[in-house]
Amino acid sequence: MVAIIMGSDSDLPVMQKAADALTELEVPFEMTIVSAHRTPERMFRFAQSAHERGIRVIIAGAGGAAHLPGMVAAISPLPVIGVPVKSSNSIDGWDSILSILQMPEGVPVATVALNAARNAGILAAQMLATGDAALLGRIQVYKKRLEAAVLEKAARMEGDKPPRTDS
Ligand code: RP5
Repeated sequence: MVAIIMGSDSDLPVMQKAADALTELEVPFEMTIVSAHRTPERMFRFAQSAHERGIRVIIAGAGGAAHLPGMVAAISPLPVIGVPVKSSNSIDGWDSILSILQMPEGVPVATVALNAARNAGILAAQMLATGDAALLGRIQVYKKRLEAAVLEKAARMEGDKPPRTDS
């Protein structure tokens, strides 16, 4: 249902986090390397046919001159979530962020924060959940767990405070 693609195997340590989020939310996905610069024809074929294979959302990660998400969005009718990767050829990450974020009107890429592949996985699941009540329920449970984790940390922090002396 989701395709996770990345420009290089060197992006995998970051992009694996998208796969982990989808696994936790029980969303089927495929994952592979598609390089806009090194395998342009493969990129074209992938983007032209992904929707015909049952893919409904594409997560695309790339670093440096990160053209993969935007080019896939130019070709495919599917929603594309872009993950800017701070790669070895990236100056400081801004190059990847701006390459993916600053798309022209008419060709959106939903860009997450630098290296934020986990958020890309969650966002893809949320898109699919708009038409899937069971998945929507799993996302609600996930959000409740996030809330419980923060409340537990808050309680621990408050418990660690020295007693107030001003009253
Ligand atoms: C980008 O160049 C890739 O997405 C990767 O982030 C970066 C470096 O690729 P390698 O030289 O490590 O293959 O196209």
